[in-house]
Amino acid sequence: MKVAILMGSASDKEKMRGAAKALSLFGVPYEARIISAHRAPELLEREAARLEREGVECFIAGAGLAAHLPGVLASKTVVPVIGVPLNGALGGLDALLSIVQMPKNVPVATVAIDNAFNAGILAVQILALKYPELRERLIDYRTKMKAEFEEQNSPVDLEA
Ligand code: RP5
Repeated sequence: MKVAILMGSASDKEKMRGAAKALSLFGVPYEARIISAHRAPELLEREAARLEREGVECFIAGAGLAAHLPGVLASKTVVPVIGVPLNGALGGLDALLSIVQMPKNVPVATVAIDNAFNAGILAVQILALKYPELRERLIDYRTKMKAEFEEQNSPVDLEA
């Protein structure tokens, strides 16, 4: 397992599927778990240590509301943590600010609200520094994305 996808509640599952989808596109193995920084802090501590022992190379952590999961996780590991703010209230701005405003020395790489897919892509980019085959797949993916976008680029009738 190379990536761990953690989320604060079972109610986050749907929104975190995007991370798994992105990792699967690139054939990156992952393990997903529900772990709450507030409701089960000791479990978070144990699981972070276990995953690190087992060689996890990147964490993705999604949470809504007070959203402390990514930050607390980052305090317990030197493996990169990507935080996904989830919209549980206030359009997700509460979670975004909670996740992105980490103090000096304990960063969390934060993606946009509800954008777990981008967290998966960023995890692949981090792993690609070590695995050349992932770099190749990322380049192919970008090339395909560009070609598809250019294909769609036709004149638009704004009066229709
Ligand atoms: C956060 O509180 C979770 O990440 C979730 O987004 C939110 C609500 O959790 P539940 O009350 O639905 O379990 O910790």
